[in-house]
Amino acid sequence: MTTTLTEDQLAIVETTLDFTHEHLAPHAVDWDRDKHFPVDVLRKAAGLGLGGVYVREEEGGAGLTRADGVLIFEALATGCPSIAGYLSIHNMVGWMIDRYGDASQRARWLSALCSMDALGSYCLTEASAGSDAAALRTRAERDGDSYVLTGVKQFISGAGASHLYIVMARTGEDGPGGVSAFVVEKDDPGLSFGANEKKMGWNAQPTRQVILDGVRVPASRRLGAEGEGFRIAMSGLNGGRLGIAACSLGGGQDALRRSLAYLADREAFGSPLLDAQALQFRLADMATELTAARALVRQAAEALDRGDPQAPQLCAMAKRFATDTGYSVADRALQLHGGYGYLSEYGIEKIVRDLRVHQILEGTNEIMRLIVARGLTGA
Ligand code: FAD
Ligand code: 2MC
Repeated sequence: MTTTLTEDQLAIVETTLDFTHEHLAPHAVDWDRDKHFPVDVLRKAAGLGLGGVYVREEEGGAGLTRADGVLIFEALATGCPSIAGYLSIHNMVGWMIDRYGDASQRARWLSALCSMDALGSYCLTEASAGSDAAALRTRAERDGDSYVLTGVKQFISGAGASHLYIVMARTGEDGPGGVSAFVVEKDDPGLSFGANEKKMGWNAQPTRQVILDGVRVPASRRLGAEGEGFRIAMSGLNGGRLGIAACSLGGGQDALRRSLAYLADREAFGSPLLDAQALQFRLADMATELTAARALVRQAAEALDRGDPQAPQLCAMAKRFATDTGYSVADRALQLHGGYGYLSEYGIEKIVRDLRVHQILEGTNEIMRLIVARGLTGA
């Protein structure tokens, strides 16, 4: 399935898979059970350039494209979708600072993000503003040379462990035009975190509220102009959605691989289950659907790389299609494992649980349809 990749891309996939096999896959079930966020392993990944995938090389990043990035996140997710998902978010943060930060902001934050000495989180969602993100109520009041941020962000991946938080907050009128983006640092007075949420999946990374109680930051922490924050947030999500889509491909691919091995090994009615054509056809459908989803993800990534005006719609299509496909493939893989698929030690039920949330976060799949439909109807 890698015939259209360049030599460089093949090398990226091979290196990332080696890392995944050595450092992620053997531990993924334990991290899930123990709710352990392996920051030491993330820093090892950063040693390969995975902490600043899209950050330009002169700022300490790997300077790779979205088309490269989706290969990386797919490969990582074959070992652990939860860690791959967090890395995708961290890289969204790095890209936003590189893309929208001024020289001094880039100098202040990018090198630490690339080495993952500093972890990043993205804070858009609030309790009463999820899909309708432009309804957010966190305020950033200008006070001389600083802003004072007050509000609560909900469901923030990496929160508590992260050092840098891109926070979308209201500086102006209602709606998207009144939103600005800020970088809040972990030690800023007034910043605190909620409890680590108990979740169905993505247990190898924390999800917490980010509570801003009069957090005063200098105006130099604002990313981009006042009122530009919503567009900055959305443009970050275009790439983020591709990362999540790629993580679903990786999880689905690993579930398919495990199913092939399991059915070859498992005998029933006098022969390996893999001899049953009904089951072979199921595997064939799983492989076909993953390949179709991969092609769409790649097409969307290339569109984003070349700045195609249709890229946001293509990213939404890819996120919707790949995350639905990945989940459905993983669920069928569980069925193919019979009762063993339901036991945690086989690792399949973890993939199902991890991939389920990809249909919800970074914009639900209903919102992906809304974005595609608006593109079709011009609304
Ligand atoms: P709602 O917006 O309340 O939606 C409820 C249901 O209604 C959904 O099915 C939705 O699709 C549907 N719906 C809503 N509006 C429409 C419509 N117009 N048409 C059709 N259907 C509609 N957010 C961050 O900012 N940063 C993070 O790091 C982050 N990490 C997350 C990690 C996890 C584990 C989870 C679960 C969430 C995370 N989120 C994060 C939040 C996530 O992006 C939101 O949960 C998501 O955008 C949906 O918002 P909501 O939960 O408020 O659902
Ligand atoms: N790319 C670039 N710009 C975009 C964009 C995109 N994908 N989507 C919107 N914009 C721009 C848009 O062009 C407009 O700009 P301008 O003012 O110049 O015309 C501006 O943003 C406002 O957009 P809309 O008028 O479309 O805003 P609206 O409020 O109607 O709807 C919607 C926006 C529903 C698409 C947006 O709220 C959305 O994506 N909701 C889902 C929220 C979401 O994805 N949350 C994810 C949180 S992060 C997460 O879950 C993690 C795990 C990290």
